[in-house]
Amino acid sequence: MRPSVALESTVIAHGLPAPDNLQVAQRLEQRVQAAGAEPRTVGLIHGAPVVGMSAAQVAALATATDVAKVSLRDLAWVAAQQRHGATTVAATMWLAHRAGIAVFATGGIGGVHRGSGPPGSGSFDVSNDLEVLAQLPMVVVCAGPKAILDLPATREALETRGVPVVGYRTDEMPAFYSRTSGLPVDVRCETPEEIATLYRAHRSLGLSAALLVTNPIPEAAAIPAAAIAPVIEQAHAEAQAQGLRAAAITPFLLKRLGELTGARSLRANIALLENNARLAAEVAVALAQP
Ligand code: PSU
Ligand code: MN
Repeated sequence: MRPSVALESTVIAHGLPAPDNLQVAQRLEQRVQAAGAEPRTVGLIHGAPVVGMSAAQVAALATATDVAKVSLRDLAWVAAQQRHGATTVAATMWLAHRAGIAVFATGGIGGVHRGSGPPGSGSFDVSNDLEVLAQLPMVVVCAGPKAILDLPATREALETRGVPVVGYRTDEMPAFYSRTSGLPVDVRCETPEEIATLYRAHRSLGLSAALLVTNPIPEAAAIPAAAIAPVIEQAHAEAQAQGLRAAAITPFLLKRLGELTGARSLRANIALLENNARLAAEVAVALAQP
């Protein structure tokens, strides 16, 4: 079997504006292919889970207006109601793992939201992504947790769940738009082959968590943390003023960041997605070597 790379679809349907979203989805598949692996974009079409959507199916998720955002808790009802669904990191991992795929590329993982207090405080918002990263032994390539999150808490939560954080050519966990966060990675790897060796060791020990590979955004597209921080503050204030909760928060914040930065954040998001698709494909190819 040719090495495969799973790609998520929430970023297509809910994370990026049309018409860029469809172009990006197609370009991510091309990046994977160019690096020698098979792209498998994951989503639900009329309720049927598809691991490796056709061009027409990807286009349907990018353009339909009634696409559900599907995390694990949503898989069953979207399937039962035969709806179209775009899968988050969590649900993409679930479906890809069941299909026997080991490597997955995304933009930024979900994590602990800012202002999220302990259970009972009235503001508990921790992404399902973290729970699934703890459960399924895949290689997940991202550019760090999304910058809109509480990064120190997210870093801590990954440690609690036994998810090794790998820095690709970096000692610091990248922070999505920015290449640095001030937070450490657990181990640094210089090559896709080194990541493959690490993953083999992880698997042979019977560990059940994912290996989270954090790949810093390309220098040319990066936005310094200091430049993006006030914009994130403002978007958060607006989300709070509108009373947004739970699953609606991430798409709203990403959309407002795009509007407030004059598309700079959109360009950054696209650059890091492509960068991750390529690295994931290289890791999949390395894993396929005997
Ligand atoms: N990163 C992006 N764009 C996105 C997401 C991540 O650049 O749209 C999506 C991913 O699908 C991730 C989801 O799994 O946001 C997390 O949402 P929540 O915080 O509601 O779990
Ligand atoms: Mn969330």
